Amino acid sequence: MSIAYLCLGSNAKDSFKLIEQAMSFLDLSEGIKIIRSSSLYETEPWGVKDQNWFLNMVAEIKTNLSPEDLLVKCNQIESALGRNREKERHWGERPIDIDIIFYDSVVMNSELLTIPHKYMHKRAFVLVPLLEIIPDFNHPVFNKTISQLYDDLEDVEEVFLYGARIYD
Ligand code: PH2
Ligand code: MG
Ligand code: MG
Repeated sequence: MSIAYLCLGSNAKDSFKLIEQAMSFLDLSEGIKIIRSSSLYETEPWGVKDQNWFLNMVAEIKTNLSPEDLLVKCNQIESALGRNREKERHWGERPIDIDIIFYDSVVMNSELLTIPHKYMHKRAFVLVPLLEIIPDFNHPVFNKTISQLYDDLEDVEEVFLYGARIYD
């Protein structure tokens, strides 16, 4: 069994419902069990500014899926919730996004998948929810904890607490 951290995000009108649905789909998936989640945060768009604010959260899961199979599962759930990658702009609006941030302390970089997530250390919308649950987790590439990465952030987009944890 491995422990992985996923970041969920949505900036559709019904973002809360979409994130709740994505969490249920994840929990019902074979080979995935949700352990706990962060609170929900309302976050300023990072990367592409002219779009609605997002809701974001992080989930800790236990899984016996490989990183590649976990990615396939996340992509299937995104599609089931109406995501169409061909229609969206890079870093633009999306009904649901499920990104693998960490998978144990695995470091990998394939055409399909980079773990830890390539931009997580630059994103307050990922670091703030992670701070809540794993402040001392060590980033295996930078050899810094989540707290240290948060302190190192340069451009900090706004992140506000929006709601309580969906899973506890
Ligand atoms: N996702 C992106 C690009 N920008 N900004 C926020 N605040 N939250 C996101 O989840 C997000 C983003 C690409 O996946
Ligand atoms: Mg993604
Ligand atoms: Mg993403």
